[in-house]
Amino acid sequence: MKKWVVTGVAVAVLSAGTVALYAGAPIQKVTVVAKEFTYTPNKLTVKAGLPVQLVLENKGVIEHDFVVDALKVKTGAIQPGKSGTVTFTPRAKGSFPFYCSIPGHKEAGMTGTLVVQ
Ligand SMILES: [Cu+2]
Repeated sequence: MKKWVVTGVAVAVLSAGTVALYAGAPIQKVTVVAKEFTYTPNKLTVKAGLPVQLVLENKGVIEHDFVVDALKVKTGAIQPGKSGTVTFTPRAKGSFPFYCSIPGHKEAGMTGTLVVQ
């Protein structure tokens, strides 16, 4: 009987947390892994008008970043083994190229496409 009550409280707390988390606009969470010299995935699809929380995980051995010029999105340089987060809200639909702005990386293949639907 006592066990049952405790479980009920835990569920209630979890539910309250979920409600609070999604009370505002839902956040679209996207994780991208950067390495020499690729992004995985290199094609991202998000919805227009909703905030995007993009996490860049650098699993390479040198620093990388993530830039979308058209949307003024920039993580800043992320050190190897670290991750960085950038939050933005894409307003217009379309396909936007992203790339790594560390010199030479874009040319080496660190590019991709962000599709906003
Ligand atoms: Cu890079």
